[in-house]
Amino acid sequence: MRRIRANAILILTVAWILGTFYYLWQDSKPSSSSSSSSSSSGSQLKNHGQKARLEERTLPLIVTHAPKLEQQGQLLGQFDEKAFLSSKQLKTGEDPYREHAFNLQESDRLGSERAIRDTRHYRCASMTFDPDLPPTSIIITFHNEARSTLLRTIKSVLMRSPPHLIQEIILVDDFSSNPEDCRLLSQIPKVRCLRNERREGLIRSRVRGASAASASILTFLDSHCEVNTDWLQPMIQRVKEDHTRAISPIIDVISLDNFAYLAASADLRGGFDWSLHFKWEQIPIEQKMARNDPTQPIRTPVIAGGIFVMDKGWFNHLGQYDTHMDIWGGENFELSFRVWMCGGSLEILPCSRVGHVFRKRHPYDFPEGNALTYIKNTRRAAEVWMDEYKQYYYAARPSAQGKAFGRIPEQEVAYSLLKQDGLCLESHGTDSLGLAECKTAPNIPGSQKWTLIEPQIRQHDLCLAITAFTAGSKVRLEPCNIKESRQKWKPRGPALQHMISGLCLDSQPPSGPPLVTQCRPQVSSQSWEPQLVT
Ligand code: UD2
Ligand code: MN
Repeated sequence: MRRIRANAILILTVAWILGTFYYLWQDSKPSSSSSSSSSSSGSQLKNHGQKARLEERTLPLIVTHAPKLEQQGQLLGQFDEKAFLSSKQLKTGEDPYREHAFNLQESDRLGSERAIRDTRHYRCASMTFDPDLPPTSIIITFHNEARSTLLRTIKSVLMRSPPHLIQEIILVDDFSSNPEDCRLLSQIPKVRCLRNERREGLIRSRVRGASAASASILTFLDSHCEVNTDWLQPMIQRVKEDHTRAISPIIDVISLDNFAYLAASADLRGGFDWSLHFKWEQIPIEQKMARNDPTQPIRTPVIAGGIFVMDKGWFNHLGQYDTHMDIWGGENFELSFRVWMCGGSLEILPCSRVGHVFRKRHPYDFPEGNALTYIKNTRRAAEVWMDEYKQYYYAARPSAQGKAFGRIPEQEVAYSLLKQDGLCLESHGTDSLGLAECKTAPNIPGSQKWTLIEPQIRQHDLCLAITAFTAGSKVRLEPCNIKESRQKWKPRGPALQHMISGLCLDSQPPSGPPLVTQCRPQVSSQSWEPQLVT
């Protein structure tokens, strides 16, 4: 009886040891039918040791999105991934950060696909979407992107999106040194590549990609991203419901050092300072308190710029991007301003997550210099869209004054003559104003053209201002400043009344310059009749 029990224990022990060995062997062997990519992700698991593997086992959601091996062929078609990735390897001793400002060695070692943690709030997993969501064209522009990061971006899209929602992936190669990247990647089904004949910068490249898109929804991505579980459906759903929305995901962080995929905070929105420098800001506390559903969109003043979904018709309606902006920077404000000012909205969707490698420096050159290019682009955004608020931009970035920013379309402003008894208010320099014979179109001089944008009475960038708050004070022109109370006027019947002092613009005495005097109804020297001129 004792022997039988001892034998049983021995057999069980041996079985347990054999079982453990078999399990470990299974775990570390490269799959016999594997393609190059899965064997490289196999080696990645080994290199990352026990911790990474455990994490992957405890998060089943993530592995479900790796395609079965037999699907690999369909996913990549004729494309030879192994040859693509192995042709340009880092040489020993070479600085892995030099070329791309991230650790290329780590990126290459990861392989083209890997499991990543589903970083969404758990309630996102139970969201439902319309079964008839429209497909999208994915637009990825790149300039000398590392092959491993670019391919991972493309493959993550193909692997983690419902196939029927991906109409095509349009790559725009912004004149990278090696034209082969573009040619080879076009062998992947659904991928098209357009190569610029000269360096255009990301703004014109995106416009080129968007114009070539055949789907009614556009999705923009940087060339070093990894999209996460169900990233696409929530964004398309929001645009389908209202085509004037521009939707961004939460942008998770892919470490530039070890390529770890890290969840970003869900309490942030886009912001900027007056120098037009983008920054993430906390959602205001009252909004945060009011959020009882973590799956709800977060309204944002501006988007970070690289990753968003937008209706193509709406993008075109807004005039796309400002194509006179070069290389990098500023286009995210400009597009956001367009969206808001034309009655649309911008949102960040917490249930959509996309990882991005944030870098500390630009790995590429700026033909006109980094600083000058950023000033040019942001100055254009300020000049075109910010009206008198542009003065805060110049105050925050004094070096922008006088720097070239190219031509901008003449703004459509309504000009008026300010008529009194057949004469017109006219300026002769800033300190001298008076009444003069009204000129007629097309010979109306700028000195008789006024724009009445309450509360200001403007001539170009100069504003009509009182010199003191007492009756009898002179008026003159000075640089417009929206905060300056001496420049604030409002119409009062036919008169123009200074808001704070309550005094009215008066042409008496006719020989001298206009003054402000106590308002008196129906006095002809206080009656100003605006007459629109074109
Ligand atoms: C952020 C945006 C980026 C863009 C930029 C402001 C995210 C995640 N990224 O900077 O998309 O809005 O702010 O302009 O929100 N590229 C070209 N041609 C060039 C230069 C860059 O095609 O001449 C490509 C580049 O390969 C990359 C993309 O444009 O795919 C964005 O460039 P980045 O990654 O250097 O910009 P990033 O993420 O610092
Ligand atoms: Mn980027």
